[in-house]
Amino acid sequence: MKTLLLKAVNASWTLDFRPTLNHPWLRKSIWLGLFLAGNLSSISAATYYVDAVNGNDSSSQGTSAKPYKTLTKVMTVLASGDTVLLNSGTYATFVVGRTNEPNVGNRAINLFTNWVTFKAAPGQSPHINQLDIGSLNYIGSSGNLVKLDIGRDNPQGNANHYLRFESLTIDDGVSIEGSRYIQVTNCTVKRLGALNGSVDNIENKPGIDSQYGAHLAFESNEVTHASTGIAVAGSDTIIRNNNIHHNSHDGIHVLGGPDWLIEGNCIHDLDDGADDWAQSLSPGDPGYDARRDRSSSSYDETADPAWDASANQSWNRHVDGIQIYDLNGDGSDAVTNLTIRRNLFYHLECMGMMLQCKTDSIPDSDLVPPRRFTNWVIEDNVFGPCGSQAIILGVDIHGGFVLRHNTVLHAPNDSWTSLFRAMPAPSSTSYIIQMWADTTLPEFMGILKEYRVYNNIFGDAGFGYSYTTFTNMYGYVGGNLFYGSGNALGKGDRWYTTQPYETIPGNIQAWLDAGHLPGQLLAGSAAVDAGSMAYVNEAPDDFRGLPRDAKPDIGACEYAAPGSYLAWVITNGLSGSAALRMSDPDGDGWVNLLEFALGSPPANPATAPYVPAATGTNYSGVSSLAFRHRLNQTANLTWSYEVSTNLTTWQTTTLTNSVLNADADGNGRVEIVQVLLPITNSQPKQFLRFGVKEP
Ligand SMILES: [Ca+2]
Ligand SMILES: [Ca+2]
Ligand SMILES: [Ca+2]
Ligand SMILES: [Ca+2]
Repeated sequence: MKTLLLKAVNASWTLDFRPTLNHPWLRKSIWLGLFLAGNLSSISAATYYVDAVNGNDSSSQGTSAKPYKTLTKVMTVLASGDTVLLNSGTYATFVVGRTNEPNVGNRAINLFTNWVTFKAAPGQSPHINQLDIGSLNYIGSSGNLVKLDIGRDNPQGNANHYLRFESLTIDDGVSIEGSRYIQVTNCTVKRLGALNGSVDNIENKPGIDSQYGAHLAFESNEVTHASTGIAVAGSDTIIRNNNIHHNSHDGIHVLGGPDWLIEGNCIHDLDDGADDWAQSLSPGDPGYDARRDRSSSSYDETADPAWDASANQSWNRHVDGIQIYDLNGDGSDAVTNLTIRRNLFYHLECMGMMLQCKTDSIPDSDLVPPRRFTNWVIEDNVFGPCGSQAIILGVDIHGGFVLRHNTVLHAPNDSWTSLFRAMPAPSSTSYIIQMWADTTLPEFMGILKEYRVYNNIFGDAGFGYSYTTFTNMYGYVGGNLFYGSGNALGKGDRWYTTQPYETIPGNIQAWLDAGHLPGQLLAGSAAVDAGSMAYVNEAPDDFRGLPRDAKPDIGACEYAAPGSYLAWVITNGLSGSAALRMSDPDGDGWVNLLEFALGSPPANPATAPYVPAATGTNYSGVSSLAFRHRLNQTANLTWSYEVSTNLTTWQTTTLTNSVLNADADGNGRVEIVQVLLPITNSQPKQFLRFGVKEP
């Protein structure tokens, strides 16, 4: 419940109505300050032009009229804060930040202290063959290269580079080694050549690959026609809002290090063309056939319809949306402080997420203090159809594991075409989460001890054996909803045989293209307002980044009931922090919840037509304070009025409003109402305020 009580009005008629914490005059002052700061920074930053077709490195100055030809040349003149604009053309592989260049010597080089940006000139579409950034000094390097401590035990990078790449097409991938401060934003990233048929093609053609760097951000890129989309081992990594699709290996590899945010990515249509379904089944699983299990002594390739004896399929891989494992395979590259949220997964050969690390979680004895997989949050993700489990949780996580508000979509009629072949409808395992860790064994004591698994929508049968591993003994479990036909599960969870969200009738891609929100709850769904209230303040936003109401729904998407604040937020195009009830994105001093109540525009600071007004009046012979304000008739809110004589203590009144104008805006949604507060000689000065409350 949110109650907002604001706006005292003074009945002594010396009206001092203050609608604002943010007076217009103050706003102007702040604005002026920002303007001056912007001018100062622009004095020191230079802009250079390069043109791969018409530029000239020897006779030009890097101006718009006389651009340089190569990125290597422009690097020699750049200073921190500069910008390089690229005209159309194809640029050679850009090698930058090397430590073993002859003119640098064997040391890490810090390039800049502030961001240097390479981006497309307006209206231009430059291509770069490859970005090859940073040191070559990673674990295993030898010879003339300096072996710097950027390695597995604490990946922090070895040089500050401060390079940002925007709006470019990178034809053959991005490789980063040991760099600190790299951003790739709004780029199209691909790889050249074949993507399967060999281990090299599958393993060594990621779109973006970064090893042992720090402070990296990859945002709003399209990563396609690669093997793995984005693969990183490092420290402080943001992978956000990327569209990763039509590749031959996993969407994202998380390979070790602390501090991760993987948010808002769409990961879909990934397949290597070779079916490894048999490898995803274990003895005892429904449909398991040892003759098709390549790890079984009974394996018989002639019984495996996917096996092509004429081809060497040793390169075949599981292809998953997100794969997490430690690069060294011994627990030393522990992934800590990891948040995976608001991602959409569908059309994957195997799993949505494959979380596969050393299962005994006992790190190398030489690591002091020991590193363990710690503090993971997986929330507000939507898992569409894939070839195998939505999530395989084959990892032991100490010190916090949260799995909440995820939605698994039921889409039995889906099918799709990968880069290589037509893919069948999703298997029933597409709707389950499988867990390997066994908390009952003595050596696993403490594993997943501090977990919370709540308010998820899971799907269909085959779930129980893994789900039973979660008990409230080691953490919190509750408020999950299972779409299917099983039995009661206890723990506050339940089966639900009516689909809680909008039905996907056929292919999910066509359905998404038609503008549907995946996991959109239906009116009256058992998921609406039914989530556990435990830890309610820790998950305030949904799959879209929009604010949940006071009664969280189960799953990733909060239901926007007609007349709700959330429906109003969506209608007005607010998102992120601007959508919060107490935010004021237009800076008019009216927080969103008040604009919702008054029917004023949240993205328009014009307040004059909307400000409540107080005047004195003589009403039926009684001197009164007349308080008038707009009222959004379609808002599902409760209004109240309170009075005070001292602005300190307030009392709820029985005052009700009456309608002065039934249609203030001509759209039938907002009326103007008036409240009358009688003024007597014994009470010559009173104050009146209103409050609004969501249901
Ligand atoms: Ca495969
Ligand atoms: Ca709700
Ligand atoms: Ca506002
Ligand atoms: Ca406004």
